[in-house]
Amino acid sequence: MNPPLIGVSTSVTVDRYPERAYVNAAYLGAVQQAGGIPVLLPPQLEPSARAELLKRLHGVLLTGGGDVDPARFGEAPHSTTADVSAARDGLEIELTRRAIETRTPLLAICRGLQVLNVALGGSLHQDIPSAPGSPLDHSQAALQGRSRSTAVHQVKVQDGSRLAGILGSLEVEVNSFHHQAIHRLGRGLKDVAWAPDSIIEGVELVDDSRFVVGVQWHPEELVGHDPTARNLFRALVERARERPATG
Ligand SMILES: [Mn+2]
Repeated sequence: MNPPLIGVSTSVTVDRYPERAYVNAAYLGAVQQAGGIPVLLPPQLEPSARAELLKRLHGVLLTGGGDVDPARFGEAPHSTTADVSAARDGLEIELTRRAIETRTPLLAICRGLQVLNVALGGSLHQDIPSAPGSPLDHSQAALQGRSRSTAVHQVKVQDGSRLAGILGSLEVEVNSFHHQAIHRLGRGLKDVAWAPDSIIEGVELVDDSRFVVGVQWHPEELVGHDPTARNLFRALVERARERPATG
C-alpha cells in the first residue's frame, strides 16, 4: 500500500523579515523513519489550498513552537508570552477540530498538545516557573551542554491508556522544552501522563475510537535511541495507513 501522507504543521516567523515558514527537520526524519510521507502545512497556505490538502491527508502531526495566544482561553498575556502567531493558531486549531471530526489520526507534540487542549476549550499555565511553579526545569534549552536528545525528567504513564499501549512502557525518560503546560483540560480529553511535579505530559481523547494523542515532550528528537519515541510515530503512521483520505 502507498505510504500515508502525514500533514506536519510548521512554525512561522513573527515580526521578522523575511517572513518564513519552517520546521525542525527531526519531525520529518521521524515521520519518514516510521514509513509516512510528511507534507508541510504552513500558515501561509490560502484557504482553498488548505482545504484541498486536508482532504488528501491520512494523518496529522502538530509540532512544537511559540505560545498560543492566551486570548484563545480568555486570559491576558503573561510577561513571558512569546512568538504568538494568530495565523498559526488559527490553522492548527482548525486542523485539530477537523482531524477529530473526520477521524483523522492526530499526534500532537509540545505546543501541539497545548493547541489540542485549547482547541477543545481548555486553558494553559502560561509560565510554569511563575505558576504553578516546579522544582523541575522543563526548559532544558536554557541548560548548557545538554543536547535536544538528552532526557531530563521522568514521565509516568497511566496503565491501560492508549498512550501506554503505544509507548509500550509505563515510565519514560524524556526531554523537555516547554515553559507552559495544561491547566484546565479541554472537553473530551483526559490526562494520561505526568512529570514527577504533576505537570501533565500526555493526553488522549476519552473516546478511544479516535486516535488523538498529545505529548508534552519531543519524541522526534529521541527516535535515534529510544524505542518508545519510535513507537509514537509508528502508531501514527500505522493508524493513518488504515484510513482512506476523506477525498
Ligand atoms: Mn516537561
